[in-house]
Amino acid sequence: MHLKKNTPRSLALFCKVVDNYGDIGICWRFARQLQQEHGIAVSLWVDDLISFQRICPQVAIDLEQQVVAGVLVRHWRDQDGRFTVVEVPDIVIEFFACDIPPGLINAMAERTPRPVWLNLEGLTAEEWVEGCHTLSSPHPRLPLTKYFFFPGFTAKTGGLLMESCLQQERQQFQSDPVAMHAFLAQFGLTAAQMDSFKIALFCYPQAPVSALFEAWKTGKRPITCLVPQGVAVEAVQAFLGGEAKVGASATHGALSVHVLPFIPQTDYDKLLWACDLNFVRGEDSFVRAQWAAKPFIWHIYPQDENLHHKKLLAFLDRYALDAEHLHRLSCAWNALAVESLAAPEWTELWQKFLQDMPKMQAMAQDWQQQLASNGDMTSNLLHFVDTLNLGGAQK
Ligand code: TRH
Repeated sequence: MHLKKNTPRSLALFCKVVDNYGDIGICWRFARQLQQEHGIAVSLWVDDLISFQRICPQVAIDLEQQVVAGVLVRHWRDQDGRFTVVEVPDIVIEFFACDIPPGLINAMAERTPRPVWLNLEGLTAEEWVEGCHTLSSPHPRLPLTKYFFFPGFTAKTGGLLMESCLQQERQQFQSDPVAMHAFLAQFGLTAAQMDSFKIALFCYPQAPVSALFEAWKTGKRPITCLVPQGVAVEAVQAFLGGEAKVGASATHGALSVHVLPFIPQTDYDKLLWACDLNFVRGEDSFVRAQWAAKPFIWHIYPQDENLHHKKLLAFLDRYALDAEHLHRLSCAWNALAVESLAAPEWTELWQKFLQDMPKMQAMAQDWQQQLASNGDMTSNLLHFVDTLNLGGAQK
């Protein structure tokens, strides 16, 4: 690929794993795209290699540094690291306001030209994001400026992470029944289960999974639910009547549940593409479900004082304005009471939701196209970096 004269060539991305897999999931996806599609030399600093290994089995948990898929992965152990000016890359990104080492900040201030310093924020559909996207924050002491970059759902935000070949790969996979069957067969699905209504389930432990299982059991339509190991463990064990280990499965009434291995991130998309409905959570699987162009239900990451409910509603206002039953099921799934839903009656909720599937399928396709028209986050971010460099902001 031909790189423009001003195209930056090196970048350090700092990731603190706060919880679960989303932090490293996003950073790993972003780092790979920067390297593979934009030819940038990326160092990914991450403080938790064990979580990283869960989504990327090639990662060795005992190495200080290693190259994985062309990205230099560095174990970020503490804040005491010393950095020389020549070690400072063209771009420094802290994910989700993690504090980068003070030694690096000092070296950044001494470098000419100064690196572009960005804080990559978490995703929310709330309107205020448009006003804060790309805002600058001068360092109180040093000649450095940090910029805030917000992913988002509109053209006035940074957009969402999307690899350039993603839609083509999805369409190819979905139009190839042999590939789809081979993918599902590895999890032990029978031919009948492959033809049933397939649901991938990924949620936080407090999700009302048992209530929904009851509704699925008693329905007319056979359902196959695919649950990665470690997800909804209590409800899955209660359903199986035994340990929720990889390969375990059971059928009660119309519902079959299969426990899958936790899939490497590069294959997780295929699971979403192969299912008719996806339950996702957090940030990264939530975004992938949108690119899958299939109906989905989001379990949002819980926050203090129910802040997450505001975020959920902000998203539903954009995504599900015309889909009443999707709205209601999403609220019930997230324990968010809406006026007409004091005590959720799951079977009724589910049946109404199911009747809306054709409409929701069309909606998911339209939404995916709308999001794609905002461009992909990585390209948008690099374009922003170019505008700063061209404007001489980093001298
Ligand atoms: O794991 P999550 O709940 O992650 C996060 C974190 O909790 C984080 O602190 C918080 O800020 C954020 O949510 C909102 O959910 P998420 O974001 O969907 O990340 C899961 C990652 O794991 C994603 O990259 C997909 C991947 N994954 C696999 O690779 N294989 C699997 O089998 C599954 C189920 C997921």
